[in-house]
Amino acid sequence: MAHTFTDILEEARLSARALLDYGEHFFNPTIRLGVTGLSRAGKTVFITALIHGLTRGGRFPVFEAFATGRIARAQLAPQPDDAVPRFDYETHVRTLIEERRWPNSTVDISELRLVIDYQRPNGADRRLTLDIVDYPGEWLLDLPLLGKSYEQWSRESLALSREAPRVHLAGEWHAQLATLNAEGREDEQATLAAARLFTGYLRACRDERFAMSLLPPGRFLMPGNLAGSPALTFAPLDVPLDGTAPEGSLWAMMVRRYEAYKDVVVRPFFRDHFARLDRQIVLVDALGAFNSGPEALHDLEAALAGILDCFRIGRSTILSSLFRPRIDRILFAATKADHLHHLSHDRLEAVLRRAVSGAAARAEQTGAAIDVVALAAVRATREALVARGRDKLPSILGTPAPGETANGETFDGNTEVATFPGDLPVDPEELFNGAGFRGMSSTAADDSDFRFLRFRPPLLEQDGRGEPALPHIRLDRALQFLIGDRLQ
Ligand SMILES: Nc1nc2c(ncn2[C@@H]2O[C@H](COP(=O)(O)OP(=O)(O)OP(=O)(O)O)[C@@H](O)[C@H]2O)c(=O)[nH]1
Ligand SMILES: [Mg+2]
Repeated sequence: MAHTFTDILEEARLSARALLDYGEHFFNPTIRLGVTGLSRAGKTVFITALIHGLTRGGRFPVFEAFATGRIARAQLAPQPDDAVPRFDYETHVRTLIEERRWPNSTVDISELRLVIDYQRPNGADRRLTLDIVDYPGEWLLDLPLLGKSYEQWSRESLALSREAPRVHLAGEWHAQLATLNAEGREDEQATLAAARLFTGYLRACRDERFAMSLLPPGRFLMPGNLAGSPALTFAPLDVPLDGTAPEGSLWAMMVRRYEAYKDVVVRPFFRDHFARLDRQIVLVDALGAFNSGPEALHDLEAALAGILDCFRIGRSTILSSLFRPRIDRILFAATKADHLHHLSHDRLEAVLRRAVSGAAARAEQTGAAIDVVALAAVRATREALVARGRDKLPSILGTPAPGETANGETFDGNTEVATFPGDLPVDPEELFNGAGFRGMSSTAADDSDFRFLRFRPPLLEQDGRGEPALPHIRLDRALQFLIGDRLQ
């Protein structure tokens, strides 16, 4: 990739920041942990449960330093970055525990600092600072744009939009696109309409029924304070890969705005946030994708490959050897595993491992260790054997959120139901090639379909000795992988 002036400027800024961070880390050991995942993947719940567990004494048998009592205490410290909103832990925890509701959707980056005082196995007292950064995975999927021209991006976006099931959602936008003359004069109204229809198409793709994951540019669906600005007002055109946009043309206007998007949105995110992370957890709502069938799963696979490529891109194309992103551990976590019986947890992990395998091999060449886990940051269900006729079926019990409906029944938020979660296949390949597996289904023994039910967070029993721990599945395994080695 040719180095433009912007690239060089960017490198200078990055190097300066790296030096600053390095000095700070030297005197005050710090891990910057990135928590990401696509919208509704479970980021906010994960961070809230993690902090609650560490500061209030969770049950973490697999998190060695914690289980052996070497962690003297963990407490929140003031948020260190002045320009980043603080992760609103107190509100989220209150919503989760007192109101038994899931926290509201968050659309921006946020950050929180946790200070952990611990004892090394040799007895010496130490302190580790953990900065947790919650950011939308959609922003990450934008990073590959840095290495792509407008023409390349247009070509790829159009190709993707002509495949099923996307093509059925792109009709209106494609029709408008056919009326545009790329080499004609620039036209603000036509561009506005194109951007609006293209955004509508992206939004439709994200619709739950399709659960499509790969949707750059990410800010089109979560514009924040940039809504309506020129940097967010462009769309793909059907233009040749090696062509040059004539001056004053519609095409040239699109190119200008596409480049502005990179300058205003993508580069600052890379520089100020992504490049400073040490460790990363990528949360994936794999169950949601299974429920939508093989196309959604392939899309998810492509999105995961895209995410892993970001870690490589960081190390090769964009930067010189002066500065390298330092992420050395990446954990992929399938969330909401409490919707499955524990017999299926290992299978869920196997599917995720299969989904990231190709891309993981490439990312590992960069020296980052990669692992996979199926977890529930907050376990909303219990397991039981429920009698059906003469059989006893393994099932899960949970309280559907008020207003949730299934088979014509509307739940009041207080009634517990037993569901028979669908089985995942033993061989993950079955999910990917679609052979006989069309999304998760409830077992034949169950005539009601509870797959999409949202359960309320669990009711915690007060035992009079302070706040009780939140139940979870394998959250401790995630912690052990993400920070365990730094507490040695
Ligand atoms: N049962 C169960 N549901 C979960 C769990 N984690 C998340 N969820 C569900 O997933 C939804 C989204 O979780 P969030 O933590 O808000 O996800 P997010 O990635 O922060 O979402 P955005 O802020 O919208 O990007 C919640 O409202 C819950 O319904 C879990 O551990 N167990
Ligand atoms: Mg959130």
